[in-house]
Amino acid sequence: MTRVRRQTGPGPLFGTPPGLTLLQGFALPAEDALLAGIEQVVQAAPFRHMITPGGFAMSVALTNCGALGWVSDRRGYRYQPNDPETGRLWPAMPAAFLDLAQRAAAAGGFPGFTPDACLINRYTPGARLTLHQDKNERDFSAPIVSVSLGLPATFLFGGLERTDPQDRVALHHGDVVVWGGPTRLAYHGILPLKEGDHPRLGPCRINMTFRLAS
Ligand SMILES: O=C(O)CCC(=O)C(=O)O
Repeated sequence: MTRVRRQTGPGPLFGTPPGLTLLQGFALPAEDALLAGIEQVVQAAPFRHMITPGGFAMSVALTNCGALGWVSDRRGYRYQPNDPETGRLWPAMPAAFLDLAQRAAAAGGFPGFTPDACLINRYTPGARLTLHQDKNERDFSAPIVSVSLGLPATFLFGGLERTDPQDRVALHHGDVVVWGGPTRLAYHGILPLKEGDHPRLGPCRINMTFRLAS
């Protein structure tokens, strides 16, 4: 299932770095259920641009489902069970989301993964996620499963230090990446999204990131 895609011709090398499993098209069979699930989550907890601790609005809009949701504000980054906009619990994680995350984790070498948090990121052209580590979770033994839908994006995957060199991984609609173990705290990010129009999602990319937060 894991295949390496390399760019031909000049420009940066696109490949699959060690410690990252790229499952190309893994989510495609579940596409309809995923899109319906996202719609359902967004009705209860709409996308919003959260504020970073430094006071800037994130270019990526986000929402959550599952027992815990990732939030950012002037007080910092954290997980919490309720949506700060409404005070209500985050919507439950749709069964199709959990099933996909568990199968992808197992395919990536992490059987028995039971995420309790699904962060849903929405990128429009120009939106980006700067290099960061996912370290607000309690237990780093669980992997991260990240699903891409909509417009293609370039994923940066580096090392345990911010200054380590990064590989570039081209992510397309339906691709899933899984990382964990020695690379669980690898720095990663998304380059600014290029303009485009996806047949299912229009001018946007949706990412779903599954984690065990508690
Ligand atoms: O959008 C992506 O593919 C990556 C998302 C991510 O890195 C995050 O939510 O921490």
